[in-house]
Amino acid sequence: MEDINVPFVEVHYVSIQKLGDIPVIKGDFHSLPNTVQKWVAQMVQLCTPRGVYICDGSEEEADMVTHKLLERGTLTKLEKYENNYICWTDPRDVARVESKTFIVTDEKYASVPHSREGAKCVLGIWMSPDEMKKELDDRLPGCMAGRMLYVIPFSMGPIGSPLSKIGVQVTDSNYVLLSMRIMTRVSSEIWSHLKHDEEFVKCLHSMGCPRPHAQKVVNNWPCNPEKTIIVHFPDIRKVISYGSGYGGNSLLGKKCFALRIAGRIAYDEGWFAEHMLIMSITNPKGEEKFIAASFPSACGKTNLAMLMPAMPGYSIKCVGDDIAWMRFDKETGELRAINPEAGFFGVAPGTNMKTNPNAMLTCMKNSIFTNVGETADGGFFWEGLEDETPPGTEILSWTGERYKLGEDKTKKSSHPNARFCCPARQCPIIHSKWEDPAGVPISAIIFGGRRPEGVPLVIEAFDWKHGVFLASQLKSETTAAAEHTGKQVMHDPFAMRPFVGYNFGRYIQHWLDFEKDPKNKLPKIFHVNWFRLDENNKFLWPGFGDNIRVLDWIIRRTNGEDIADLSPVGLLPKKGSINLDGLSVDWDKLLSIPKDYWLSDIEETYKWLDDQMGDDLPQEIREQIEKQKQRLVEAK
Ligand code: TSX
Ligand code: MN
Repeated sequence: MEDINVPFVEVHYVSIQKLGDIPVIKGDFHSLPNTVQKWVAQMVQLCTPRGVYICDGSEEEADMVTHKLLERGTLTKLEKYENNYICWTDPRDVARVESKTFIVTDEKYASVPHSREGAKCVLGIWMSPDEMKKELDDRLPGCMAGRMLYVIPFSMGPIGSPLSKIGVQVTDSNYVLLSMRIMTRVSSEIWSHLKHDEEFVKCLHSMGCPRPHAQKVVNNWPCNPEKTIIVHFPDIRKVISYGSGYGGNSLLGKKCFALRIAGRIAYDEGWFAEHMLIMSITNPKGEEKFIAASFPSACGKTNLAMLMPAMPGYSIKCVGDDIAWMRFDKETGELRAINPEAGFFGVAPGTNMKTNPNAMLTCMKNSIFTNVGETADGGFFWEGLEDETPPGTEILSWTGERYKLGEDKTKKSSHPNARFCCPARQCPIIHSKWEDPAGVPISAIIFGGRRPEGVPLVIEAFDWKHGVFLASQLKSETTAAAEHTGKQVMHDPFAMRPFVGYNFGRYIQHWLDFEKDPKNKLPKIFHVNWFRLDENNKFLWPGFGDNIRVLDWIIRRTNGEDIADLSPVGLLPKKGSINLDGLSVDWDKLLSIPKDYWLSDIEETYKWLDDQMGDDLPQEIREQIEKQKQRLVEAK
């Protein structure tokens, strides 16, 4: 596919460097690698900003931009802490917009599977290059008029690691620049790693709000919700995002690059880019093991990544809370993982000193809070912090309403998808190897969902194929992070439904194919559910710190302990094999496999997978479904 065809612009020397007649106000354009110069010049000519600012990732740079945003009123300093800021968006720009997220390839089925006729594919949206060109031609020319274009060099993963990848984002949003500095490694060091015209992922972002403004800017948050579009070109490793400044729409290193584009690179190169946390568990004997775990939103993935174990003698360290890049070591066969990110961009409401003390401690400085409330004494506030905030505290909500805590229960301080954005290095339990260029060895892969009914606390897959099937049928009760509302159990295979940048059937096949290389030491695969309810809608499992009891069982299984029993749907813990000291838990209810539920669930799942992927659904998954059905039918 052709890149957007804009002629190369000569750089002229007057007193300062210029691209056409647009000045480079900071940085030495000529010191950039040639491929970067060429692409940036094209973007400048296309977007016509008032100036070009080449970022170096320094503190001074961040201070300058922060100042600008404070003056403009986009940011407010939170006086209670060191270098913490609050930001309120236009209320129309508060979440990822899946319906406006596209994958562009010449061939449709490189991007999306052959869904059955009449089924609406929810595994990605494809658009042809020609059609997309029209959409972009309608948006991009002049889209940065009157604004500064920031050139952000960043590394996903430790700078220089063989497992890392480099991106360059150009953006007209200084909020994005500040957030990218937290979430990725932004540094002028990046340029020297691109010396030999190496590949980098091209990320173009614009708020879609050129000056003079055509529309009123709400909350000093320029955006263009009517025209928002997030576009991936996996063939040419490129992302274009227009109209939104929020999270995954605008911090292009995260979902767009580290999952959708990297996922496609991983497919081509034989590794994994997954929506997984990475953590280590050390038992009282001092034995440490690493696990990766994948959950759809609203399951408390960040909470699990930073767990405070409720059993004495255990210790948890965090490597990452959202994304894992993993590959099997050619020599040892071990699965090694890195966290490509440098920060946490977590859902704030519900986070507190009980649910996640380590996240709270991580965001006490150098952090940005988006769409949370502010207390009169310059602190942050969100739903979930009531017990840690004195009643009567005056709160300014994200919509600008003032109220006193506890006086009017209908008042909400924060948007449900409000976020904290904080540097991972500040996490009290960040692992000493979290930036190890070699990654950490993964012993188990866990999938999980929010399943109120039928699904036991933990299931171990029989083998790799069965594990891939377990991941393919992942479902969870829905979330605030996406557009969907209301409680509904939705399919989210591999917790990757919104994040796969190519044909989902091929993605599943890619997973299955790792079994073919006998050198690969395949980790055991598990499914967990912290959210099963009893007949009175009470949680059967205490969750949070007590989840260590399940992790401990999982680790013991990776050591080959004989503590599992066969069931039709996988291996279950033998009664008594999970340490329940001090808990009152109804084991039989928590671990039961209601045959009728599972039989109807597997029919529904099969129909869904077949509708969604048609002939792209791997045969091995169909076989797994048939076998599981058979086991269920034959079970007592
Ligand atoms: O994050 C959660 N985890 C994982 C923690 C490491 N949450 C919060 C989910 C929203 C993001 C949970 N909620 C967990 C959990 O394990 N479990 C539950 C359900 C639950 C909620 C409250 C109680 C118990 C379970 N409270 C009492 O039992 C008193
Ligand atoms: Mn995520």
